[in-house]
Amino acid sequence: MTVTPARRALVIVPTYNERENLPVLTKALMAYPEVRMLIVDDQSPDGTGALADELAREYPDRIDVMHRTDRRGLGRSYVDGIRWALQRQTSDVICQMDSDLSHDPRHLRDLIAATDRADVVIGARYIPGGAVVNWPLRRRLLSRFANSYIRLITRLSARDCTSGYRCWRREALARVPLDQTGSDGYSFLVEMLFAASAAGLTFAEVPITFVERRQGESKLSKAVLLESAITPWRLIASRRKARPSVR
Ligand SMILES: Nc1nc2c(ncn2[C@@H]2O[C@H](COP(=O)(O)OP(=O)(O)OP(=O)(O)O)[C@@H](O)[C@H]2O)c(=O)[nH]1
Ligand SMILES: [Mg+2]
Repeated sequence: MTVTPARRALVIVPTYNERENLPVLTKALMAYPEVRMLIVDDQSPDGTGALADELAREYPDRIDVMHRTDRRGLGRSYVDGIRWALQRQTSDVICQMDSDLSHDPRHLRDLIAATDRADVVIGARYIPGGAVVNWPLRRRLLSRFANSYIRLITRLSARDCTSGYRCWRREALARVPLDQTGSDGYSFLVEMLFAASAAGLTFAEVPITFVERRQGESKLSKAVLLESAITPWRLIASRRKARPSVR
């Protein structure tokens, strides 16, 4: 007998040109009866939006699709998706997950379960039990360096601040002031954790095996990398401005 966990989860999945990956991910997520999906598509030129609508028809009442028409971006898609999710009372836990199959759905229940002990649970590569598969050495080193750099500057306690696989307790996520976030890509993920930490949320990390995408193209650009290098400094500067030091 399978026991269905009591917590209902909404998984927000941003998509941009993921037509090969989205049906596979959807099928895997829909195998968990407690899970619903919100697909946030940014008018993908490859037709992922229309495909998402088809999937929503296939799983009525379990999948919603947001078709964004404003300026595209991962951060903007998450902000819109999270607002949508918080307006509705259909989930106890709100999750974030890439749509390129790098984030294996088999870890999802572990992440959801860990929201018992923390406000936000990060699917982490850089803790015991975590791993990265199929990344060239250059990419591995970059990601490791980025995490050390971010932790050193921002003092965030998480070991994997750039992982986009996360589950939030709904009421805790509602306390994170997302309207103040200004970045995109990886930087958005860091900024969101920084805002969560400043709002007093508690963190936990659960090991995941991250698998590099096999289908579709990466959206990691030089601009995204440059923004990532600057963001930690911008975040601590904004904190100093908000709380001037007392002598
Ligand atoms: N809605 C939306 N989704 C996006 C956008 N850019 C990226 N995504 C999605 O965000 C997730 C992460 O993007 P990726 O391109 O996989 O970025 P990455 O993981 O750094 O790069 P890879 O290592 O090549 O996978 C994927 O699910 C993308 O489809 C965007 O502008 N809008
Ligand atoms: Mg990816």
